Amino acid sequence: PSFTPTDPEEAMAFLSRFFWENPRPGAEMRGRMHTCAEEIDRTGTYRHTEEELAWGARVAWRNASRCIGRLYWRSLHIRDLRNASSADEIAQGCFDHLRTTWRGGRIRPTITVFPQDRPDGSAMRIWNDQLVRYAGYEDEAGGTVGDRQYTGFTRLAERLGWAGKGDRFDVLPLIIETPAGLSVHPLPEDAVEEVPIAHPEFRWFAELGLRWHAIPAISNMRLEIGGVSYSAAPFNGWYLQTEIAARNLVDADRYDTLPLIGALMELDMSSERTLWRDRALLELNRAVLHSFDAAGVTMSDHHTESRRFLDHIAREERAGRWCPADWSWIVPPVSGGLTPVYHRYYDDADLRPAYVLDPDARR
Ligand code: HEM
Ligand code: NRG
Repeated sequence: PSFTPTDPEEAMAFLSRFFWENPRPGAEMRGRMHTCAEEIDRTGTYRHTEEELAWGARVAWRNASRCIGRLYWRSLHIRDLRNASSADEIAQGCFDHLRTTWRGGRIRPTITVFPQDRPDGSAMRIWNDQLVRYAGYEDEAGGTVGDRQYTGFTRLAERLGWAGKGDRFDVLPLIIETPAGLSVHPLPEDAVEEVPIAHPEFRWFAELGLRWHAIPAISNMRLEIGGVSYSAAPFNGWYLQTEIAARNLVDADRYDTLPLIGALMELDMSSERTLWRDRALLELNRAVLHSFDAAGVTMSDHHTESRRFLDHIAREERAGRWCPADWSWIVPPVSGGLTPVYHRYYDDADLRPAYVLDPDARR
């Protein structure tokens, strides 16, 4: 096994930035840098203090140039589970993450940090891209039941011994990698909150049986702070309705529901120029917002979140920083031109600390 120690230069760059933004007496900073360099020399890596970890996780969010929700970066709640030592403890930590972020529907942005990767290359990893996702099953006719994006992951879970019900919204189990191997961990029911989708006017809409999970908790991005990687560090905020109502339930390679909704709305679907897709899409967006509101679950909309994002940029500039952003991810997938984020450009950069999606991360 190859031994790759933490790069001391990255560690020092992180610490000087940490002390720049969190001023302390100079002696404290010099002392910390000294012990950190010594620890890397001796062990190949170093352990962040709780404060460094919390600030690193928050700034990694601040640096996430694809995220429109960054106004709240300072309020990220940190759960330090760096001492977890088995797949069961990690699974339990993930279940508790979902329970504590929920707060009866007033979702609180939260990250759980599991043990850092070791210089010998071993790491704890969660193979799911999010803690809560739905299975996809292919039938013989070439159709799919469930989420088409997860047919491969579903087959993997089945090979590892999991059996789903075969329904449209079966919650997938966690697949966790530790030095001991891969293991499968079904989510307990009380850890998974979902919202059934109904429409404020169309009575038939609820009968479509659509639903979505309340919490988007990304679990396959590596948190990188000062040369240290945390491969298992699931985080969540809340949903923007377009993520569900313009992508997950809509994309042809996901739930592909617009033809169904269009037919039930009795739209003229004979030509694209009738804009039947756009009309069905709009009603689905109304339905998702209405349903989350009725269930008392935090959810944003693209008008509000766009305005907040521009507030965030202005705030960052007042703090003497600039805010990296990726236009193609920031602009919402519906009514882009109606939102202020559309009408300008952004500079982008790959700053550290960061949430990084490695090329070999699994779906
Ligand atoms: C991406 C919204 C919280 C980190 C996104 C996207 C949206 C969004 C709409 C684009 C997703 C897509 O198009 O698939 C929000 C909202 C939040 C929130 C409304 C509410 C608080 C957070 C938190 C973190 C975070 C707490 C990390 C601590 C990221 C990252 C991406 C992202 C890393 C890029 C994901 C990727 O590359 O696939 N966010 N976010 N966000 N967000 Fe946020
Ligand atoms: N589009 C994905 C979720 C990506 C991240 N979005 C957030 N993140 N809102 C989906 O599941 O639809 N967050 O941390 O709140």
